[in-house]
Amino acid sequence: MAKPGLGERLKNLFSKNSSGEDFYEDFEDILIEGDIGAAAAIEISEHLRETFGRKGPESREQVSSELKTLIGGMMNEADTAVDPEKTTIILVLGVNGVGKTTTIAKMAEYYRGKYGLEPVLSAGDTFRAAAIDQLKLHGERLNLKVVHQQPGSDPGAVIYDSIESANARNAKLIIADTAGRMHNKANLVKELQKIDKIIASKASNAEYRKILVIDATTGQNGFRQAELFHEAVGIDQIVLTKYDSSAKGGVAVSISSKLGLPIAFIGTGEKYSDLKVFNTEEYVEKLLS
Ligand SMILES: Nc1nc2c(ncn2[C@@H]2O[C@H](COP(=O)(O)OP(=O)(O)O)[C@@H](O)[C@H]2O)c(=O)[nH]1
Ligand SMILES: [Mg+2]
Repeated sequence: MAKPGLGERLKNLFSKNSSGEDFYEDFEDILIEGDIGAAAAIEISEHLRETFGRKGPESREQVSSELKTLIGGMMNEADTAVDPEKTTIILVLGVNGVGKTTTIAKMAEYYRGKYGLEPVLSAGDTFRAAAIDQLKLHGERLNLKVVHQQPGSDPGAVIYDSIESANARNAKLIIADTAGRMHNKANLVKELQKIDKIIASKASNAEYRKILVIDATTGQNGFRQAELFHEAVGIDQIVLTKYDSSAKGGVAVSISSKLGLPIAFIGTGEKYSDLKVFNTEEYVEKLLS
């Protein structure tokens, strides 16, 4: 069963009748349990202290409405638009199992529907044969070109080929998969930097976007992943997956506010259509429900 959301916890807090300092301390705990992260939780509770003073707020409604404004103001919506006249390369990053490959298929479908583009998918996760097959299967189902090589081949070379292939067929969007696993962290970072360099050198006239996929159910672990990837290659946008299977997803608040990363999409299921453009208001509404 899903854990209670922030709204439910707030309700419980008010039924406890805690006030003053007790309220603020309990409130911070609630935010941290909701994966908002310690730094963002303290920032939020300090704002509430300024607004409601030492006595604390009188009603849950007061806090909810203040929180909507506050958290909404801390988060950023990404610009998901693409220029259909220009080549866009989307590199999809993230640790194993977060939903990268699924999200690639969903984004391909989204951009095809919205702009009439025929994206080229790039099987840059060369770590396992199954990862390549998975992307090929999506390509077959969606009737999209998938550029791939042998398992174990150099991901940078696969993505380089994909860009060439897209250029040759005048396809304006390339969405590339990557492996989120390596024998150790240093290896992963090195590998990602290598891929990044290859794309950057090939993308001088293109829009190059690095999207990090974060699983909403992993809590603050997701924040540490965002820090690691952002430090390694500089992330442009975030996709939050598995938002359907979790009452949490609060990690997006700390990623967006503390790392300054905008959120592009939210994954809400396993179907191709289960991808929503991120909307702060809707997100905060759901977070607090
Ligand atoms: N419920 C749900 N499942 C998802 C979502 N996105 C991905 N998944 C599932 O998560 C699992 C891992 O996805 P995959 O794309 O293979 O992850 P990758 O290892 O990062 O490429 C698969 O079973 C997907 O169907 C989502 O938004 N909601
Ligand atoms: Mg994958």
